[in-house]
Amino acid sequence: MSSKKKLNIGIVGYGFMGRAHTNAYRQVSRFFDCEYEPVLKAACGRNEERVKAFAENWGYESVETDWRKLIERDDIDAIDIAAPNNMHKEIAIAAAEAGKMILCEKPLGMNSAESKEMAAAAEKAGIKTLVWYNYRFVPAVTMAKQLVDAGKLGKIYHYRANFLQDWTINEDVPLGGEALWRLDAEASGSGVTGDLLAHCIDTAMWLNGPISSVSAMTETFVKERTNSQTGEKQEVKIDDACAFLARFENGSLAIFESTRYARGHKALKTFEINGKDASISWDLHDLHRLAYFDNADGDLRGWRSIHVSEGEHPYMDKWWVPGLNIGYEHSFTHCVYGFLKSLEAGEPEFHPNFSDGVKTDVICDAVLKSARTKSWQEI
Ligand code: SOE
Repeated sequence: MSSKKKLNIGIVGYGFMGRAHTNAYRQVSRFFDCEYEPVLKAACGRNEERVKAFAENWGYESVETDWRKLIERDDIDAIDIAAPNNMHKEIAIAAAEAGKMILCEKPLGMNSAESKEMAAAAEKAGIKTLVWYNYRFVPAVTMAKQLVDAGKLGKIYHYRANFLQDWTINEDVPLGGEALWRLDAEASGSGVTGDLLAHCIDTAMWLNGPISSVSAMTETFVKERTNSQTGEKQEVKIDDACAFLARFENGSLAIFESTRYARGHKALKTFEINGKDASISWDLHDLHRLAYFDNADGDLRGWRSIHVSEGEHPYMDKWWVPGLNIGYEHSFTHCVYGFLKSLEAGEPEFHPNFSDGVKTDVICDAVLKSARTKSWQEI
């Protein structure tokens, strides 16, 4: 048994995100040096058979079928919320009141009013929080942040971001239930805005500072779908697609687009930043590469494609040998590593935390309001 300090995790939810978070907990202390080690104490889900199978597969010590019981347990230090969006608030507030740390899947709330309540409860309880905006922790994205912070780009003029998918084009895709709750506004709060643009907004504000105004349009292309639970036809109330213009406080202009109707694109998250001196560009389908153009390169200037896989690149000295790629799941491991290090250092806050989650949800709300009212929204 290792002599590390234990961080006992109780997770609510065993779907895609339950697996992604758990994989990170399992990997982090094996690859990174941390004083703390996550311990998979308990997994919680409503379906006993499913949650038992999940717990057994991933190595959780016990199961619960009621999240309230999980929160009451003295042997749990941190609650991981990997349940649908409409459960985040209630679980988070109860966990905060019980003095547990919280690691919550994005978006933080169904809307910014909910997220603000969650952040207030966490602040009152003085607990440490994390929101799983995992893409910040892709090494090439972290490297982009280092280049921006080092002033390599000079004054920034433009920011461009997309998150494109195509999995809901078929009108027969039902709504509600596992994974498909994302199509049900009652469970998700919104469509691509809260699910996909939230990622783009978090990355954008991390790299380029606060957004000051937005002007958006949204569309729901398929108006009715069959509810997978009831078998009934139901009106679709989420945004299937959303595009918006934005201004940043630093004076730069932005354009964001997200949809689940971009035939051929499965999860194409991108960003490009154009500065006076240099530009950078990145996309999730080629996540280990960072494109960089530096005007100071004289007659050798051109777009470089940096393979972010060497020891001096963020996080990469902890994995394999130079040139060997890592993937999507590692971003979650890096995220929880940052959390554990900040715990170890006794830092009051980790980022992205609940207050960062609120900032993103405020922009999402403004985007949806702008689309509804066909007007610019000041933040
Ligand atoms: C939706 O398809 C989804 O799984 C999001 O919920 C995730 O946050 C995103 O990273 C990938 O796409």
